Amino acid sequence: MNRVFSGIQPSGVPTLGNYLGAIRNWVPLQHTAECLFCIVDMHAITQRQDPRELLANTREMAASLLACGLSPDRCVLFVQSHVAAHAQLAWVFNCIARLGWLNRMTQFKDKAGKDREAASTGLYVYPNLMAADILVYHATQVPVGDDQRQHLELANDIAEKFNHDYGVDFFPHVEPLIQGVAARVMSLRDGTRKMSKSDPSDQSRINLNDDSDTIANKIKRATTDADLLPDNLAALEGRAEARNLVGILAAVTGSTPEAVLAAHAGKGFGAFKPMLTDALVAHLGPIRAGMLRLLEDAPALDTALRLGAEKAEAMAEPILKRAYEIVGFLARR
Ligand code: AQP
Repeated sequence: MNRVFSGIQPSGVPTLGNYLGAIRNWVPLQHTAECLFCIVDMHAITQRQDPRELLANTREMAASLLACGLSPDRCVLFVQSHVAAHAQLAWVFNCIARLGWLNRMTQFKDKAGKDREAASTGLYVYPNLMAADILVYHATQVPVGDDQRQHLELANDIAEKFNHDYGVDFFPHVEPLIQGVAARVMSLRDGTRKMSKSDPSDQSRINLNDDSDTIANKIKRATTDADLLPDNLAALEGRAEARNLVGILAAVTGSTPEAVLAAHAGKGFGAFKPMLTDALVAHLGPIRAGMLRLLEDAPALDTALRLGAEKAEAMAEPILKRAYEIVGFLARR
């Protein structure tokens, strides 16, 4: 059976982008593969996090993943900082990855912005920790949004260099699983930027805990153009915001952008937006209700995360031990 690993940062409340690009695709995988899903708090602190908010966001993330349909009986759901093996293998990978490889990572460039000198070194070596997250379980399949493709290529470069340098065939090749018609959901304010939970503008995203009025308001204010919807996708070229809203409606109604256009060609956004709002409210309402219910019992959430961490630890431990032996670290006896 394939082993699947994926992570999500508790850097805010999960967005519709996280949901359609990642979480929603995780749910069916629990039934066909051995799955580990990780709340990657160590990745989150590569950018400044208020400690109280990080703590609250971590529980909120656990509640939303469970409300979206992950089951602790079917997958291993845990918090990254609870399993030390991630950081331990990441150090080894810091010594394998080359500076030139990291210099090419577009996420670092995006997140560091203009003042690269002021970015944390953690943000720079983030892809090495991500490689360790996956490879410490010998996971081979990684469901991610389109934006994470480059980091997975780097994980393979690290695995290959480790195997080559030490003359072993130890770390496996990892494959991205990029699924869904809305693999990349864009900001509601700017169709050229991806929807992000840490975007300073709350209006740029739908959060999984937004109530129906908030969703309606955000969709109403979403940037669009004055043109009518065409009857084919090619005609949406150059209309990033329109393309994004069409993609979102397709994703939440289990349709395709082509079918959405076929059904709504000739309509303006004044007519399209209320339909999109209704579809989003119908889809996200039960998830929000589930999250709120789960958050009422924080000790139960913490227990579920502890049990998940214990399972993950047991899976990682022999792989880390063998990696240390390969490197030549003296075993503690
Ligand atoms: N807009 C998006 N469309 C599709 N997929 C997305 N993902 C994130 N944004 C979109 C996917 O969600 C998973 C978890 O992402 P993450 O939390 O680890 O980090 P991220 O990609 O940096 O997500 P955010 O929301 O943009 O977080 P911040 O704002 O903290 O940087 C990944 O599989 C990602 O592809």
